[in-house]
Amino acid sequence: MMTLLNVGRLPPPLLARLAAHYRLTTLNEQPDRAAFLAAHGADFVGLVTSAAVGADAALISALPALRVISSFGVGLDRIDVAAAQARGIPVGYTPDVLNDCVADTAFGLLIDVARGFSTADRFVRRGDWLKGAFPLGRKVSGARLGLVGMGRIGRAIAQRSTGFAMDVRYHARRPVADVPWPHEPQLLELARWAHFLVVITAGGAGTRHLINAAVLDALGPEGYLVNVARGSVVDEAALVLALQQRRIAGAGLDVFEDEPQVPAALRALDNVVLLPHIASATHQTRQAMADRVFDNLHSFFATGHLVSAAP
Ligand code: 8YV
Repeated sequence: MMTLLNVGRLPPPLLARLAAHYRLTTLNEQPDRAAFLAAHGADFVGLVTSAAVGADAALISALPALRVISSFGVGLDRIDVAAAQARGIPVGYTPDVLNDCVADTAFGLLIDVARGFSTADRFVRRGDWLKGAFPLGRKVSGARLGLVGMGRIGRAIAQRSTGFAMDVRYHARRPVADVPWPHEPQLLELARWAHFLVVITAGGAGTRHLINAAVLDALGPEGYLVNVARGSVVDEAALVLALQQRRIAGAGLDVFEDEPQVPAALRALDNVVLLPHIASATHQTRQAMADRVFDNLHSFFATGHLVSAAP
């Protein structure tokens, strides 16, 4: 039986399935993680993790017999893929299967913040409807949608927007081949043009605080920000200020810089919709992600190849 070390936050049915096929150890169950790794690190050929936990260079080097990593999630920003690949260790992840749910969530947040559904729900519950009408919202259909990022999920969001007759443009470092939507090389120009700026780019050092005060000011007092990527892509302190000062109209956020910490200043605002990082969190999609984590390992040990390998 192959030996697996689990460091991630994984659905219990996936853990049970892994435990039925492999000799599975969960690092968090060890009283002293460092001592356990020093004594037993060389025992493991597979590492299982999740996007939020990842695997840094120190963990990878503590596992000298490691042959494969399988991660639950599409984000690779917390995995030192370069350190793994330098040792010839492929990294499996779960792209594609979550595109639809993340794109659905982006649209849910967009419509919610524009029309004020979550705020309106609180308004009704408080009994405020008895005192007067709810303020008007911003029309979504026909509006201008700026996408920051045009990967698999960006495309799924853009495709949905056609049903809302929206005008779509995107910013990415390079134009993406085979997409019908215009590329905008300047992020500031995209923000100036857009009514809704939706962030769906990879996290990590390369995109840290890409959405800064200047971008938010370009989006302007009639513009809305939606983030379903990583909290690190948005300068959260600058966003809080822009929202407080009404320099942008509102924001819909599924991700934050220091999850699960959401700044009190953000929680106090009514022009934001706040979700606890649930974009992929449906029974169907989480099952498909769990299956891919398992299938990546199964395929690697059977054929030497992953179903979905990180580039
Ligand atoms: C999950 C995600 O919440 O796939 C990702 O990168 O951020 C989400 O789908 C995450 O994988 C759970 O760790």
